[in-house]
Amino acid sequence: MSPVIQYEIKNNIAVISINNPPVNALSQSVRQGITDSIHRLNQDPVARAGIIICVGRTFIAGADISEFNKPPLDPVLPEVISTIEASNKIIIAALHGTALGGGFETAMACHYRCAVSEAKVGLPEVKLGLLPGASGTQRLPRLIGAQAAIQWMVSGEHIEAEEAFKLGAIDRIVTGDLLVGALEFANELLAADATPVRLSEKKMLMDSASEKLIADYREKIDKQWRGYFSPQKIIDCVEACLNMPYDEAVKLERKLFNQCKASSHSKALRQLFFSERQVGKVPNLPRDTPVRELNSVAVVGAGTMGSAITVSFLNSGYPVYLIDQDETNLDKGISNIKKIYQSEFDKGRLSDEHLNERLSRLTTSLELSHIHKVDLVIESIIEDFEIKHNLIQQLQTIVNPNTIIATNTSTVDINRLIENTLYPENIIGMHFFAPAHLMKLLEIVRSNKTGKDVLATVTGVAKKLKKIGVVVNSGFGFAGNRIFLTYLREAQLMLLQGASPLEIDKVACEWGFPMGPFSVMDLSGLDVFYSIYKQLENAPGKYCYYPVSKVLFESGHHGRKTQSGFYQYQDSSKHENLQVIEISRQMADKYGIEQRRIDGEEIIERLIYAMINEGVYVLQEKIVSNPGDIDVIMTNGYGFPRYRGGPMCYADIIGLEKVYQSICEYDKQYPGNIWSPSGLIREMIDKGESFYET
Ligand code: 3H9
Repeated sequence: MSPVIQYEIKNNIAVISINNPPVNALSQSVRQGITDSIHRLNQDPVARAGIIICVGRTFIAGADISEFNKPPLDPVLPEVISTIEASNKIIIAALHGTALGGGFETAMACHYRCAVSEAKVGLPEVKLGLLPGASGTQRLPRLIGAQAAIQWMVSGEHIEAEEAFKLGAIDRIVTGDLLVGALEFANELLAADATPVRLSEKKMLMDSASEKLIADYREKIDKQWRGYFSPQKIIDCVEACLNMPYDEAVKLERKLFNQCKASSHSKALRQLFFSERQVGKVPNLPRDTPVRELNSVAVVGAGTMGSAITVSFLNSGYPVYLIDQDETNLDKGISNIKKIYQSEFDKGRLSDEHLNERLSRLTTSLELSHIHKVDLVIESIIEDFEIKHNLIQQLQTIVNPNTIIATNTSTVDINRLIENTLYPENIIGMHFFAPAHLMKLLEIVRSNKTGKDVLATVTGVAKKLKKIGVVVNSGFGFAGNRIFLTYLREAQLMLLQGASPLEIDKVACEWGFPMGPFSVMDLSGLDVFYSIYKQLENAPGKYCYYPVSKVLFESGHHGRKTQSGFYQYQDSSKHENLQVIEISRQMADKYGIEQRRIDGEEIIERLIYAMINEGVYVLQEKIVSNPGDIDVIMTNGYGFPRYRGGPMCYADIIGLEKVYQSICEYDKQYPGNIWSPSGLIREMIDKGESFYET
């Protein structure tokens, strides 16, 4: 018997327990162990029924994702599942934790299912660019009906056990000890002469209502999962479930699963899955690093960002002081916070009681001196080095010597901000993304002097805020903005070369970004970019690519907030701003740039390869510790399509040699070293390396 499986008889019932930490994933040894146990159960004269249960924090959380890049090893999961279902003796799945993907498919192959009420179930494969490939697409519609099954599979959501019970996906909710409850359930079934319920034997039927359901979902999915490969394949499988015999439909499911698994989309999403877990393990920051006590927080600066950061902390249970030395700004901030909560309330996501409780923890003031006792201060004022530096110096004379001071700067090098401060070890960057109460990403920026305990405390805060905290080293723009600015640079260079904002944005959106670069600049505000570009004025060769946005800003076109920027805005509609084309023409003349037609292929290649090249520099300069940090940042904070994995993963997919050759070509065409390739990429190619193991 496999060491990860235990077979034990309790009151004439075989208890098959799986112990494969951390999440009991279905690795080869687990699959083999389950198969052997089912055979043993069927030959065991003592055992009258079997229970599949798991040790540790959860029931099986799915197939072992790390095995998907390797050739499959026998027994493959669909075979294991058929073996379970074919058992002549009743098998019951006993669920706790999260029974997901192949885990829930295993449970559906069992003849009955019980669960504790805290358990969750689901088929989240879509989030990995896959479909449930061990007959889940065939069994779930038989269990809960086609409509609910499609909804579960295309949302990938985890469903509460009680909800699953109501739909018939779970037969019994157990209170108290799961194994005791499962044994009782087994005995009741045996006493009632219950027979194995085999879902594969249930007949399904395609009728006109199902046809409409399928057609509606196909349309819905096109919007919800724009660009993704696997969601439509899930619908194909459900369609097959309704109009094909089970065995044929399962074959189709297998074929489509293998297509999904081999797709670049799934490889990218699987890589991101592991990278998003890797970022929590910060190099040189042991898990037992002491943390500082953190009971209260202050946010200085009540602008859009400051007020949304305040909401984020209020939502996570902290008492928060919101400070602004300008009364009008403070009032606007308070009203912004109320607006955010009102909208949550209107959508039914927040009760009256919770709303009031959150607001009761908010204190506002015009005086910095009121925050002398707080444990963490986040400055969120104007993006100007001098003003931020002065504020940080002032704050350190007000607060305790061990208060953490975080700056929400998006570009300023923290190593410069700590100069001439009293306690540089207390200073750290917390770069939030707009809207700060909703966006998952938090770039945590450490300076050369940030204390380890400060870093450990802030990574803990990120978790409490339910954000993905990625620790990076400091430097202009850190990792995210530095990379994203090269994308915006290239967009603006192409504008000078004759492409319009509309053309460039369209190509970026078709490639998978939710918004094109010019729409992003208009949304964030050209004033924001003006202050960023000012910091680049001394960087030779770079500034000349931003003149259009400079002219627009200086003539009062600040983007959406002034109804005019790269586009004109009227009510909720957006139109081309013809002035932009004219300004671009004039600027191209001024800088001697020839205008021409640029095709979509060149547009997207330049936008993405510029990010890849900068990403390699960011790696080479050790701003981040591995490529996954960059990909997690760009997909969670900048709209880089998840199914393309982030710039570094995408470079692997295209092939480093090809990317490098194109970068060298652009380097020949454009002055100012903007395209000069990093040494690291050449070195990697020479060594036959890629960013990720394949
Ligand atoms: C599938 O089942 C396909 C089938 O339909 C068909 C097959 C033919 N594999 O997230 P955490 C690791 S596709 C391997 O930090 P949490 C994870 O990397 C699969 N490893 O914990 C981490 O490792 P480390 C469908 C896995 O408590 C550790 O476990 N299933 C897997 O926040 C802890 O993870 C899914 O998509 C796995 N399947 O959340 C579920 N899962 O400690 C994917 C986790 O070295 N998993 N690990 O960093 C999850 O959603 C969450 O991990 C879960 C726990 C909710 C289970």
